[in-house]
Amino acid sequence: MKKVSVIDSHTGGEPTRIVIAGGPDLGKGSVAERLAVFREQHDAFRSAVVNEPRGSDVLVGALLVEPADKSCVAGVIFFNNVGYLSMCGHGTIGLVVTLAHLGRIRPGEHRIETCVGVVTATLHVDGSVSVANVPSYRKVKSAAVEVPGAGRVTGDVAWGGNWFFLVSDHGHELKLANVEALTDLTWRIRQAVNAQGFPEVDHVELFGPPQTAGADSRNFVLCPGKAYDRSPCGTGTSAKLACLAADGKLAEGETWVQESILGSRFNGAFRWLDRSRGEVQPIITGTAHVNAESVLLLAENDPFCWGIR
Ligand code: PYC
Repeated sequence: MKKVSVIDSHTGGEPTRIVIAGGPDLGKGSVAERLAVFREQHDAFRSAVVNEPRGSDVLVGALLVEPADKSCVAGVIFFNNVGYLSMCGHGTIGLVVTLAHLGRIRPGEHRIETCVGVVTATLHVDGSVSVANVPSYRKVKSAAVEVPGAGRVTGDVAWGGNWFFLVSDHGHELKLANVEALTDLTWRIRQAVNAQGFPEVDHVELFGPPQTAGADSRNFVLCPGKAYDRSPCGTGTSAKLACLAADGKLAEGETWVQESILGSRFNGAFRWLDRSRGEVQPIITGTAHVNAESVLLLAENDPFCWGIR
């Protein structure tokens, strides 16, 4: 029987399960190179960790790996119920809080190697975490797609560590009671966006007015495996910041308070990296809480050892 040690946390309600021991040997190389080995040779392990019966569609997994860049405190590969995430903002905040829980880091700046580059996370003395994310930008402004049952929907295509289609004009109230309808709508939007010129987009983000004092906006984010993000989505907020910067709607260094469908919050800000290319570095601040330390048991005679896929 194989034993896998994990630590669970949540960031604004969105769970992260971090594998700290017992993961597959992915050889040497950068985190991006190890991701290729993970995907090709150990995909069943991904499913075993996050899918039912040990996990659920909502769970985001993270495999700790040795960083190739020795200035980094850790390397990490994020994954979910259907595959792999290039970057994950809520997961990085969860990772930093988990490393602090393990006594491996103290407040201060820590570099983390991801599949799409190094991010710098600052653990503050109050326990909150700021993540200086990978360069983010808007690829297309106001792309129009025909969505069956919803008509013409217009949104921006932007990169914030993952690819997003960001929609403000959708006519739906962003509240928990509407989650089923929002999931159905965003799933149809995603299929239309993929079919109509943007196959890379795997997250859809709806925006609406905030419901709590001091916030700038509320969002609903559909993740690649059809679960919705309980947090405001770190990479989604990064994509939003890139769009706000490109439109001149938020100044460098100004704070944008992004509220999730649950009402949990991230503070976002950006600094310009290259104005001519619309490239910004987003900084996302949030909090996470460790809520379980456990050992997963993988027994070959268990018919659902590798998860329900
Ligand atoms: O926080 O970046 C994020 C994220 C992506 C998918 C779920 N959460």
